[in-house]
Amino acid sequence: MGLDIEKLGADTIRVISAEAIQKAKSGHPGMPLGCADFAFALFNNHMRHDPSNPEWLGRDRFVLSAGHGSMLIYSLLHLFDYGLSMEELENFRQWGSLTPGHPEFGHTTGVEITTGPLGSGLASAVGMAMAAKNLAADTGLDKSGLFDPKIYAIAGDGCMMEGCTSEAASLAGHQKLDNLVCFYDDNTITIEGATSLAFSEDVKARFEAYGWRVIVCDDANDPAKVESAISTAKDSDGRPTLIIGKTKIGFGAPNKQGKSSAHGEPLGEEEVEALKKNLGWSEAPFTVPEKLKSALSAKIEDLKTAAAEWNAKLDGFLSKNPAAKEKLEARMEKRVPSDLLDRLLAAAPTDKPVATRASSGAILQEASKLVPALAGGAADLAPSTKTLVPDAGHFTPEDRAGRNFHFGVRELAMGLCGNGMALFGGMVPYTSTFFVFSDYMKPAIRLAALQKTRQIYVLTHDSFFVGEDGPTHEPIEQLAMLRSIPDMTVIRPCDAREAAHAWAVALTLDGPVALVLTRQNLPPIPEDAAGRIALAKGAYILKDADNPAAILVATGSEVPLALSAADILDGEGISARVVSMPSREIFERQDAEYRESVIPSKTDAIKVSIEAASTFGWAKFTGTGGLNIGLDHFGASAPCARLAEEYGFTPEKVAEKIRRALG
Ligand SMILES: Cc1ncc(C[n+]2csc(CCOP(=O)(O)OP(=O)(O)O)c2C)c(N)n1
Ligand SMILES: [Mg+2]
Repeated sequence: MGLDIEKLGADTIRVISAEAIQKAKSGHPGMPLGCADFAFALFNNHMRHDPSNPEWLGRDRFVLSAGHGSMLIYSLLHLFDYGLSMEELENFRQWGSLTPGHPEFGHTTGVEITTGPLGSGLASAVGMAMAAKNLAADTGLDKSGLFDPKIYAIAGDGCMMEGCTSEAASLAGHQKLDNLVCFYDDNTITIEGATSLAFSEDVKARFEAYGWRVIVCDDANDPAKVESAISTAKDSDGRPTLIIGKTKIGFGAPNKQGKSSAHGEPLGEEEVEALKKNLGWSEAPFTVPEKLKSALSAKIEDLKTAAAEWNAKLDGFLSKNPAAKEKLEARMEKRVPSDLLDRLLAAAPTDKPVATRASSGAILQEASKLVPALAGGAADLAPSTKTLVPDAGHFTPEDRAGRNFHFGVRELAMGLCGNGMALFGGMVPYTSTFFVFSDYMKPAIRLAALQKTRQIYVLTHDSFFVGEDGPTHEPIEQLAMLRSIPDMTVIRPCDAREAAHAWAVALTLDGPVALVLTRQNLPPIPEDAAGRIALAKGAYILKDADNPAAILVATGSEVPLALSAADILDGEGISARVVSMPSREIFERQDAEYRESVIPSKTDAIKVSIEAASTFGWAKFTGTGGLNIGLDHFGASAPCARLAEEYGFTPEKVAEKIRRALG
């Protein structure tokens, strides 16, 4: 088999990567040089993609889990004409360039996912693989014989060491995700030196134990061996596939290959020259050889033709299967009905005290019917977080159409899978656990916010009111943690109606939303106040007073508490306004006029925040002279009524604090 083009393509990636990193005086050359053979062969010979239509429905996905090797993907996107110019490559890592240090989804066309935190890409690839299977089966596209996208990932030693990889790989094996192919860049080098410093497990045995097929490629810098490994991997045997590729970090750089010094710094001018000499390179800097250019332009045309043929076949299938067409469109558009809010409100139990987790559960049943793209699950807590949708089936190897996902006790992998599901398309994922364990999901939530994916976190048992389980299970600082993430939206509804509003917002907002919900029952807000709910504005006046002496701002379970405290104060001639603020972030997105109308900046009234959590950040709303009622220490194990007494979360104690603050 003549593999001249493969060799030339890989060498071009090597040289351009080395040159760009040298010019930037910053970057990671070792990985692109070592993985160039695999990556080029994949793009050139195996992956279904259409550079003229980067969002082509039938495409396979490429995930660079070892995101520090970003010059690898930028080189590929340039070579395959994804619109990334050589000038952009020359501006690697510079302000305003399309070639940032690590690949960023939404920034560079052709980058399917933001990577950099090691392991996160591979774990999200598992989510993509599940989403692909689910979309195919739920729409009926699986019967077309056309739609079975593969997810290809490249992971390094660092990815292999990270715990999220173990969680996600275990899930992938269990789910028999045979559409997932991961290339492990087994170069036995990380930053500090040889992997033997800290890593001696048998990766092959480990992945086989997870239920993966493992293919060992004993020299993944040999194009023929790489070609054969990918060909085998593409041919499903019913399991996810790991190709363990023995590579040399910095392959081709004569004095640096195989050494940790090739990992994360420019090779140096001399070594770049030595690399070129070693590869027999004679082009000017940042130049793609003509021979490769013409081979690739023919290849790109072929890819376009293949995609067009596929599209025509798909159209034929869809015209004969209108239900599949309808479902596919609804899912891809993440369609919601125009009367979404009304229908969710109709499903909300408003006639008696209920926990917001329970209201959310009832609302979710309706949302699941109304929004075909909505699918998700919990990390083994669905009975508690009320996230099971009995009518929606269970996603298993036998039933890929099920929209209930069982992530097992793997919060981080669940979060990262959620990102992959959202990024794959056709899915608005929800993921769920106890609020306190959102700590285990934090890295995934941060990446979701960074990528602005539409997805929903259902986080229940949201305060010390959890009670008997004690401080390990009682969130304190988690609200502050989530609120501190840029582009994150946190909603803590106070009753079933607000919960319905919260779901309606979450299902339509382009960015992740956390729904923070109670374990304990809460009374519905008074019937006459229901019409005033303005959750879409983040905060609103629930109960007003003329010339209030105090403005009480509360969230979630503390809203009824604030109303009761206000009643006590009213009885004493101290008038109080009560503001329900389910979402600080949404409120902050409103114009100044609205914000002033709810919480005036200049007022004689004392501003009081009431929230059963850390007071961190509340002074922004209450001012330095304000009163922040919260909990700035860990909780304790006891019945929640006793904790409320001890921690001052009773109407009398709240009223007393306000009375004292007013002097
Ligand atoms: C979660 C996380 N921890 C640490 C880092 C910093 N980091 C970047 S690359 C790297 C070493 C990766 O080694 P490997 O995956 O073997 O890459 P190679 O050196 O072979 O290119 C580390 C620790 C990171 N990017 N993400
Ligand atoms: Mg390595």
